[in-house]
Amino acid sequence: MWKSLQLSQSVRSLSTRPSTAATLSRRSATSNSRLDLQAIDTKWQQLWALQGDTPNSPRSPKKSYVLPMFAYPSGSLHMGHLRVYTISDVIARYRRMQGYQVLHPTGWDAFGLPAENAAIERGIDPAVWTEENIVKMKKQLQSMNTTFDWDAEISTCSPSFYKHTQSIFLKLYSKGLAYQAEALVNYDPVDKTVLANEQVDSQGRSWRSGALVQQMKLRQWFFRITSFKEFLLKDLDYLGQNDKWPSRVLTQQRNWIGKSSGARIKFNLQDPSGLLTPVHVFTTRPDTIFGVKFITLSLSHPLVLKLVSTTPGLQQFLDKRATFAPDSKEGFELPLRALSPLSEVMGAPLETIPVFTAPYVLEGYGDGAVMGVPAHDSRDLGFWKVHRPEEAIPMVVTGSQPPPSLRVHPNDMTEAFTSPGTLTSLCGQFAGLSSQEGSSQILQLLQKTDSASPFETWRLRDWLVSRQRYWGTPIPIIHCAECGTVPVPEDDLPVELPRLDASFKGQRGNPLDKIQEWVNCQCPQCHGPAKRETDTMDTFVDSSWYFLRFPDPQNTKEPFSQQSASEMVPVDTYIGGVEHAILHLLYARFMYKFLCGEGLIDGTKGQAEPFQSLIAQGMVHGKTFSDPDTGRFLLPNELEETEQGMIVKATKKAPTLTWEKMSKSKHNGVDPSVCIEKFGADALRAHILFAAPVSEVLQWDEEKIVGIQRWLGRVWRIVNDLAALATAKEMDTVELDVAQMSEVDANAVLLTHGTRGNIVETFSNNIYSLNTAISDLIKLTNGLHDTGVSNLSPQVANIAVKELLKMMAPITPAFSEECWEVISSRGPHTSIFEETFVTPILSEEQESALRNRRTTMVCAVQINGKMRFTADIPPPKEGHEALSKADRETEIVSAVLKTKSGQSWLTEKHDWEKRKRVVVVGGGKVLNVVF
Ligand code: ANZ
Ligand code: ZN
Repeated sequence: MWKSLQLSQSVRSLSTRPSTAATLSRRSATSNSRLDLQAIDTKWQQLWALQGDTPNSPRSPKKSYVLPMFAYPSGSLHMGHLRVYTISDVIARYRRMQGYQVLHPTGWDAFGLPAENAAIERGIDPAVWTEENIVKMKKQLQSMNTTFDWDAEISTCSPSFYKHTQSIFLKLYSKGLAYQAEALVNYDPVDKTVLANEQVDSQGRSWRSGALVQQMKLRQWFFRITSFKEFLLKDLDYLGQNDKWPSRVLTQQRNWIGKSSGARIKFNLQDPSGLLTPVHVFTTRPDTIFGVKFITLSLSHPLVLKLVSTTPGLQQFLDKRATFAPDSKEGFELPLRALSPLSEVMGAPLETIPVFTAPYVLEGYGDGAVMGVPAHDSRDLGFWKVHRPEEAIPMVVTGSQPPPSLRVHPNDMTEAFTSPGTLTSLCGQFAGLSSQEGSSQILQLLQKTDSASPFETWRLRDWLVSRQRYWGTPIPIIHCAECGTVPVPEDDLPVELPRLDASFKGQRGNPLDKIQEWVNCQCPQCHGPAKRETDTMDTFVDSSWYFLRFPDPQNTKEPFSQQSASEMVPVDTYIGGVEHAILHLLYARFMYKFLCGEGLIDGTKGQAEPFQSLIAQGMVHGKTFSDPDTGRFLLPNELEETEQGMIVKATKKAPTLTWEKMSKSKHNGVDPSVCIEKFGADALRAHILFAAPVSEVLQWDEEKIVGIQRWLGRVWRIVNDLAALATAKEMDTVELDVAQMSEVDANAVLLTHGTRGNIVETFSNNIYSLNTAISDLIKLTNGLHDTGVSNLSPQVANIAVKELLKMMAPITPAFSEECWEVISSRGPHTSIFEETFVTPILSEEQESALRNRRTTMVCAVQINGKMRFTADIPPPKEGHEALSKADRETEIVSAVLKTKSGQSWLTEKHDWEKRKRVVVVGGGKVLNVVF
């Protein structure tokens, strides 16, 4: 509740410094005072802070959980943060004004590499580094005029949080869903450390030591996410209903899970001595089997590993693996030949084909082996062109226009024909069948000799959660020589990270391995000497469940209570960048489904999905200047503003301007704090929303903030004009008398009412077009400004201005509070956020009564494509009086011609008789004239 009449008054009388609350209130009480947005921010931030928790509707039965993705505490907010938090704050404030009990928390995704690197490089404790960054960033967040439930703030690196991350790990472990297995990792042989993929450069070298990275098998911890694959896939359909999630995110999730149906086909591989070894390949296209020209095995295929000792050059080839690009066409021909199963079943002549090992075949997918069909698969074609540039390629499937010849020279084939089609004459008895029918008949035939079976494969792998790093949640496992792997008992949680002191400066590898007093421990089962697991968890584990903690952040016993979970979760609206479209969301969905399955959360709510609606915001791009000759990105001080525009100082040439992702190397970053200081938080918030639809790229262009400032300035004048109308304030409770209303009043009421309808629709159902909400509000402001509040009846002026402020409040909270105070300065002080959006200004009957008695409407007249003037014209008659379309258009044109501006523009400045085209748009809202 807003509990602070006395509090806010005391703040006012307390502060005496210039531009703080006291001065401000006094100043704003006089009309036409200068608008100082920064001072308004300061004043209201102080008041809000004093007032404690955010103004929630008291115990409303309607709940809404609005959550922005939490931030990594790097030390400063970037523009992407500003965008995401503005959107979530607008939604949270609006829902509160709609009477919801809103939870709008945030916290810190606080584990991760940068803190650890800072520790090792500079000898700073990562915990201290992180805490300092959090303090800075929290201040920045507050300076954005946001309203967060700070009581619920969490940080994933605090033991009170990661205790529960560990208990969830143990729950997974006890169900066999957390397990250890060997996996390939990037190993730096100089630093003797495991590297994350991001730490290996494009040459396959370690970012730090420069050594060639080796792929090594190490025991790693996994979560068995694949056990949930069917649900994770199927429930995407639920998220697709009513656009709960954006379709592009759903597609990315689907592709990542990647279910494909096809067949496993057996090929016999023959070595020089004639010995046959069967190998299976997975294919989605059995219909192309007549076009197979080679077999390729992955670099770690068991057969390849077996051949290493007897095949000269193979080991050297495999050693280069870290240097191969993802689309590499490298390959090594093995001393083997493959026999197609077709020859067996069809008694065809025994033709053998070459066998390779190549990096383009993925290790863990299907059987780690492919049948190469150069005509119909792009990767196979690329590979073939390099390794058999002269050998003809058979076309076994064609579209409606078959090529002149079915055997094509590699040089003549620019692209593989990858779509399904009709099997060609090269396919024997199957010629003429469709791909689908061909696939199924070929499969049936091969099944007779056990050479193939229908097969389904999934791209999704189990989730590798262990990291050989210090700054993460310790995995709560103890290794005992007697008992094996022993979980840490619940009562001993958290397993706390030991503190890192300055002696770790410059150290290599995982610091945890070296802290003997931490590693050595007692086995919980046999009490003998044992060692702690020194791997920590991937930070994606922390973020896979953090949203369950906010409703119950002080719970020391459990991660969250069942009651808190059933009251607040699932999250109603989750907002974040599209860069998290895949992994974070997938892991959170998995974790939530697991916890539902354990009965800790009510899985019957919302299809056991954690985020009932997802708003994926676009990126923020910065204005980027580069040298037109060299393409080098330019620093601000290498540029100069001249009358002819921007030039490069050194060459006097115009720089190339592009919009790109903000980054240090492109010198195009913008510091949110500097912007807030310069323009005020509210102007910035409105600008961010106005500059682009939520899902699209926002091109950060400060010059455009002027438009927003002008808008707020206009609102400020209207508000002060209203405050000067002494009688306006007493009119709140009197009902509108539609029948007696003057024309200007009627127009103002209808405009306000219409805007309100649009705004409510956007805020409630269409957050993606928040940009249009701002333009609607600007239009309403301009309408009221042009009419002049003093030309309205005090009652209508009061209603219109108050409605405008209420609609603005979620977007420009401090500014709207200040305006609200100005117009209610003689009444008791109340917050604008105590107002609701519940009842519209006009009932339906009132609205139609007003519309019908309106005697004019406004028509915007465009001449040769340019808006020139507006004219008052008669509104359309309704019911039996309605004119035909043609008559109505004649009426509109003649009304426009009769106005003063009409005469001046259409008969004096132009010759009406020479008009080329006249078009009426929107029933008379616009008239287009072309001369
Ligand atoms: C022959 C073929 C012919 C294929 C053709 C495609 C087109 P999706 O749909 O993504 O599941 N493949 C199988 N295992 C692979 C592996 N371990 N690494 C790389 N590629 C592999 O892809 C299935 C297709 O990917 C399979 O179908 C196989 O190539 C290839 F005209 O087999 B196909
Ligand atoms: Zn033991």
